[in-house]
Amino acid sequence: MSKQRWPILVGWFLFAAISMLSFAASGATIEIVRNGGFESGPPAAPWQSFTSRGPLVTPSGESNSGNGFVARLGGSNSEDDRLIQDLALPFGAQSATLSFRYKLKATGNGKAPDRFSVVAETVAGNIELWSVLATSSVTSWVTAGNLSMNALAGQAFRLSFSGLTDKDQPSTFWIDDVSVRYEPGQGQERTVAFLNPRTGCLGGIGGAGGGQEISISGSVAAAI
Ligand SMILES: [Ca+2]
Repeated sequence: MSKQRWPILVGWFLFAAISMLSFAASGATIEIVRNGGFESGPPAAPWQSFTSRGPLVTPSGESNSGNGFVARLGGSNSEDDRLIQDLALPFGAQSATLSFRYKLKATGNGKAPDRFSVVAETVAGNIELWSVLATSSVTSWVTAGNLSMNALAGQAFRLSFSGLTDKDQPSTFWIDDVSVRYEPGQGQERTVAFLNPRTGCLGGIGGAGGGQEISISGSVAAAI
């Protein structure tokens, strides 16, 4: 077989492969937080802790969670705690929501109430998803749910739980069962581009919706 013919064969392979492109959309809800319940114990990878005190992930006994390990922010004066996990939502993600369980022990406001917040840090800036001032205790575990993260579709971001206590009357904030879920959607269309070796032209296939899986199948024949 002459070497001059191999581009044509490769071209036919591309044609065959592209003709078998299949598009599949999953209706399932997808979880992207790992170790959301902190059940591996400290240091609870892939979570990362930044604190001037001991590990932020602790046994749940103190908080009466009854659920293995939890994360604890605050608890002493002048703390600046951050618990983070790096995440990404695909283009076209729909119904993306954050939820978590929490409990709060307030010991008084002092000059100003302590503050706990959840922020998505992006290259374009921070998006605050939730916050609370420790003006009074939340004595039973409650769920903060259905916090929309649709604005973060197509972005990588850092999910950050923060606790900032001042110089007196410290508050404690416990977290458990962190979850970010989404549904794959159609969203922004992406084009699959390829170079046709026969014509040298750039071709494209539109209509591959964001969040859809694209699979290419085929076989390669010996070209030389
Ligand atoms: Ca837990």
